[in-house]
Order: sequence, then C-alpha cells, then structure tokens
Amino acid sequence: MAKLLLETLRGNPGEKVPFWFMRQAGRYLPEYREVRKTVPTFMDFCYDPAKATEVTLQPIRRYGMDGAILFADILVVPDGLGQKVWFETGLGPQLDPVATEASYSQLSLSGFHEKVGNVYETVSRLSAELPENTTLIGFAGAPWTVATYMIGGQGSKDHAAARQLGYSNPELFGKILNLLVDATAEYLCKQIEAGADVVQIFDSWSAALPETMFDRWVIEPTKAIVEKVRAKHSETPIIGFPRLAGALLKKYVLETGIDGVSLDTGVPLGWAADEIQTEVCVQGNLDPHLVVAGGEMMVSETNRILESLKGGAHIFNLGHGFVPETPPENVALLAETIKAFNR
Ligand code: 1CP
Repeated sequence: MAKLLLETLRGNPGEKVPFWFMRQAGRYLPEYREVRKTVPTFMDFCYDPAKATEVTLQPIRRYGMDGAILFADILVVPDGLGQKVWFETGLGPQLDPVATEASYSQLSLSGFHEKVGNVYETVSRLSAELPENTTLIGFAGAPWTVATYMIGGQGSKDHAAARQLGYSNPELFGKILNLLVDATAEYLCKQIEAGADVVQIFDSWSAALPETMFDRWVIEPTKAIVEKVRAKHSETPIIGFPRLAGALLKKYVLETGIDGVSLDTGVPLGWAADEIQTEVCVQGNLDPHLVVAGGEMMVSETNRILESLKGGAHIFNLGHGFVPETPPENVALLAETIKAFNR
C-alpha cells in the first residue's frame, strides 16, 4: 500500500490530505504519562528503544495519523557530542553551556553514533512495527535552534546568549554551527538508513533574526545539511520548519532546497498557496490552542485550512506542538474532520 504522506511530499497529492501533529506523543495522552513515570530521566527515556517505540505508536493507535514521528528530542545531538544535557522538572532542558574555546574543544563527533545509537534502534523497531501505509518521520533540531540551548545552557525567550556570542565571537560561533551541521547530517542519514521515510529539521527559534543572520545562521547551515543528506539519500524528502520566519520564509524555501515546509500558525494561507505551495509541499498550520478549546471553531478553522491549501501538496499539521492540557477527545474530533475532507 502506498504511503500517502510520503507521496504527497514527493509532489503527488491524492484525494485525501495526510496528517500528523507535532508533539503527537506527549503529556496530553494518559498512556504517555504512564510510560513516562517508569523512566527516571527524560534523556533515559529518549535512549530506551522499547519505551520510545511504544510512545511513538500510542497516538497512531488512537487516531490513525498518516505520519509517526520518532520519539526523541533535539537535545540528543549535543548530548551525543559530549555536552552534559539533563531535564529538570519545571525548568526544562539544562546544559553545561558551551561559550568558550575551552568548552567547545570538549565536544567531538568521534563517539557520537555510539552515544545516540539507541535512537537508531528505535527507528528500526518503528520501521518494522508501524502499519505499512504509515510514513515514519525522523527529525533533528536545526543548528541555530540547537545552538541556542548549547550556548545559553537552557531555553530562553530571546536567545540572548547565542545571539551575543554570534556577534562578539563569530569564529567560535561558526565552529559550533559547523560541528552541528556535520553531526546533524550524519544523525539524519543514520535515521534514514534505519528506516525513516522522511526527516524534519526543526528551527523553532528562527524568529526575529536580522536578515543577514537569518542567512548565515538559519539558511546556510540548513542548506548544508540538505546537501549532505541528499548526497547519500536523494530519495528521502526533507521538511524544514523555520518557525516564525515571517517574510523570510520564501527565501528559506528557495535557498535551502527542502522538499516541504511546515507553516507556523501565523502564516496567511492565501499567500502560502500563491507563493510557497507553488514551490514545495506545505504542512500546517492549525493553532494548537484551538485544539484545547475544540468544538465548532476548531472544526471550521480546520476546514478553512484544508480548503485554502487543496490546490496543491498539503500535509495537515499544527502550527506548533500540542500543549499538555489538550483534551484527547478534541484530537479525535480533529482527526475525524481531516479524514472526512476530500480534495
Ligand atoms: O514528558 C515530558 O514532560 C517532556 C516533554 C517533551 C517531549 C514529549 C520534551 C521536552 N521533548 C519531547 C519530545 C519531542 N521533542 C519530540 C518527539 C515527540 C513528538 O513530537 O511527538 C520532538 C520532535 C521534539 C523536538 C523539540 N524539543 C523541539 C522542536 C520542536 C518544538 O516544539 O519547537 C524543541 C525546541 C525541543 C526542546 C525541548 N524538549 C522538551 C522541552 C521542555 C524543550 C524546551 C522547549 C523550550 O525551550 O521552550
């Protein structure tokens, strides 16, 4: 049986619009919370192939999405490079910051695949266990977004530490980005070799950068990853997600060479249909908070998105991930609404 999501990304949309949701595995599902309780730390969870496989499959069993996204985290990459990464309840991710030549020199690609190898094992188990028409999506964070955590040592609103290092020490900053390009390209290639059909590159924090820096920190590293992955796996589509890129979205699409782009909630759909969907497959872009509310407004906005993008290749998704307070029954209504639509 053909994989609808994969075919749509290749530019061959059918009558049905394929769908998956960012953070479809996660705290809004009671069965996820049950598994989460059995692992001491979040990183242990990411490196447990049996449990990571189980929570990846949970939403597929409930809702029958066309795509299953590997359960892991974007911070697996700095961990694999030797940076100390841990998650603290209430605080989110914590890292020993890399902000000097001395701390940078501690990082290395040499033990990377051994350190993160269990993630590849999760991908290969998923590839064996998923229904045959479900597309398996691998992923990584984009270098800029991952660098904001590596340099700042935690999540932040304005990514001050990364921006300031990028301006004050462009040489060191460039080395960090280059290392991330190499590690991320290899990481995605290994996921593809283990069975991922598609890969997505999350640039969650690409908002509000000056145009010059958007070129240098977002577009160039992403383009380099796309080229490296393509050189080995030309058949595997790549989705980019430059969240909140605004007016720079089209430049990102044209210059990175990605096959599909995930649209954040703020992207106007008429513009996306005319300017973006003519170039690549689009994915998106329901407001995740509308799924907390549910009801008629969620259904009508879902249908508006489906109608607006039916002229070309479209994968239905959210504009960002589900929030933990999302009622699972609203997700069921959302899935039914998408399944009922014909292009
Ligand atoms: O169980 C828990 O409480 C942990 C919550 C959680 C989950 C479910 C985190 C912590 N990561 C994940 C899994 C995850 N992360 C997935 C796979 C599951 C799925 O999507 O179904 C993916 C693709 C990610 C990617 C990720 N991690 C991103 C990019 C996408 C996005 O949401 O913008 C980012 C920025 C992270 C970092 C991260 N991971 C977790 C937290 C709390 C954070 C920090 C977010 C912040 O700084 O605000």
